[in-house]
Amino acid sequence: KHKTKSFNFAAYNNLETIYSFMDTLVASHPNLISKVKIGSTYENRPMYVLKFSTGGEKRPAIWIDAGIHAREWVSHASAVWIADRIATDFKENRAPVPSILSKMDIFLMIVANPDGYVFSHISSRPFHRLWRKSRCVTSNPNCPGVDLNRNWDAEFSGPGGSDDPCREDYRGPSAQSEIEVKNIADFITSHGNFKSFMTLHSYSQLLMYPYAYSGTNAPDQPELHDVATQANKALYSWHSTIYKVGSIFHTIEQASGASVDWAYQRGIKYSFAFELRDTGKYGFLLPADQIVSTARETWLALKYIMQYVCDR
Ligand code: ING
Ligand code: ZN
Repeated sequence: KHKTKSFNFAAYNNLETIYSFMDTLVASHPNLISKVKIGSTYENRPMYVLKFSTGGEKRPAIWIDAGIHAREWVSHASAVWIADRIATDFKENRAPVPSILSKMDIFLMIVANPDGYVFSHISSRPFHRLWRKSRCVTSNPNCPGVDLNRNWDAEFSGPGGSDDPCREDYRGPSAQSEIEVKNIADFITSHGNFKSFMTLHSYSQLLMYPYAYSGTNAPDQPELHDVATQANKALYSWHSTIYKVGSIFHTIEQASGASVDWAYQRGIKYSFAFELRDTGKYGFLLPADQIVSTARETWLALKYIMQYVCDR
């Protein structure tokens, strides 16, 4: 019946397969889902966002992205599973998805860094699997790529980011110099009604909120901490996976030019960053048989946050 039933959610699919999954999902839920092209990458690949909406004009909205870092494959794979789950829960009238979607839209970007993702799949060169950045040419011909989570207009060029193109955390020449970041930032800005911004990374099992650039508490720190703590309880309830909760600065390290800080500073109060499984045993090479359980527990946290935001 459903073409998506034959899709393998327990596998790390390549860009082409993920893009055709999106088309299949849209085709089987035409009244709920549409595919929005927000621009193209440096290597001219399309960048797509799945829009889940039951109607209305610029309803309050939730943003979720995955894969801004190429090698963090469980983030893309979880986002694929979550896209399918939102569609199924809506179709089967399973709470709270229908009520959330009666008031809000959800925008889900499964592959925020398509060029890097394609590069990380070139299996004839095993080294590629651990690629993090984009694939643009930089000032150093030997060192392509910008860290797309250091290029945002949020304390750009502060500590926790590098001006050396050969580094993994190279921030790029200027804020939002990278087309991928600019496309996402322009889309969110021109929409103008996002209430929540969530970004999926791996690994470390962390549920974090701003700031990344500073150890100073964000003005909404107590509330964000409380929401993250409750979301974490929901996540834990599935497989007892242990996550830590806190600001990015205090749980990982200082980072400038990060997307969550940008979103928060633009007034998107409920901004969170997830580091999915695991804690380092497999790291970026998480076995594919953990995809569905990772996605399932993450979904519980996302759902809690979406419901909370919807009730405000
Ligand atoms: N970690 C993130 C990174 O960009 C992070 C940590 C998340 C920093 C959100 C700032 C904001 O370095 C990984 N694994 O990419
Ligand atoms: Zn990352």
